[in-house]
Amino acid sequence: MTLQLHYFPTLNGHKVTIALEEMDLPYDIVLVNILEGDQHQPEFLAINPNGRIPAMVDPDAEGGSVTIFESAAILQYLGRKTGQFYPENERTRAHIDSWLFWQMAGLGPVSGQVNWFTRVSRKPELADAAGTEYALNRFRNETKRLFGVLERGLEGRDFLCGDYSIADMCCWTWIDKYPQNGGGLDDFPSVAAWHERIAARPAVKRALEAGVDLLPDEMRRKFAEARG
Ligand SMILES: N[C@@H](CCC(=O)N[C@@H](CS)C(=O)NCC(=O)O)C(=O)O
Repeated sequence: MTLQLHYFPTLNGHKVTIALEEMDLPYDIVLVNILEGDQHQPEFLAINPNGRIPAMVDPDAEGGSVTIFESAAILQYLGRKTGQFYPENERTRAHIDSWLFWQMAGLGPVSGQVNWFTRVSRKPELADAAGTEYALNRFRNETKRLFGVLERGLEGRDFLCGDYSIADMCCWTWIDKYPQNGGGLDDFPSVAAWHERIAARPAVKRALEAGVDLLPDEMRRKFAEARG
């Protein structure tokens, strides 16, 4: 049976569609419409108790069906399953894991807060909420610092850990959206070049379109506009 990806087309969801497309693995998408609360439904919580996409079920795993949640855990699983983009060599793997944890614990949560406070502060009823401006500045500054970390990691390199790997897939989707948070890549030339290099990959282009056809009409139109 095919892999089942429980998914909505977002930054964390795209990490996994990129991996699946790059690895040329067949998969079925089960749309979890997080804008309409599907992530809180008991049938999804049975798959991911954390109530967040993405989650994956591999019905054909050795010893029986396996369920995985947390995007980087899914990337590692797929890398181990296929032997692609996650070399067995311990030195490289330790390097890849470092960037995966960095993205999951740092870049993702921190720049996610920039997004949140940008949207919250745009709502008139919340615009003056105490702390919003302070929080936005704090998370924006930390996001910029993290971009500097990525810049150092990419200086003089095409990819984060030698060849293109799941570390690049994990970090890339969050860079892709950053300009929409009010920043840009002018101060980060190595990140900008790496961003373009990955954006040009056919598998990445396919991955960003995955599941869009399953969205309700109005939502699909908004997604198309947002991608430009
Ligand atoms: N650390 C998790 C984060 C997952 C996450 O935050 N997913 C978002 C979409 S990108 C979500 O499901 N949000 C729904 C909600 O906040 O209720 C991962 O990397 O898988």
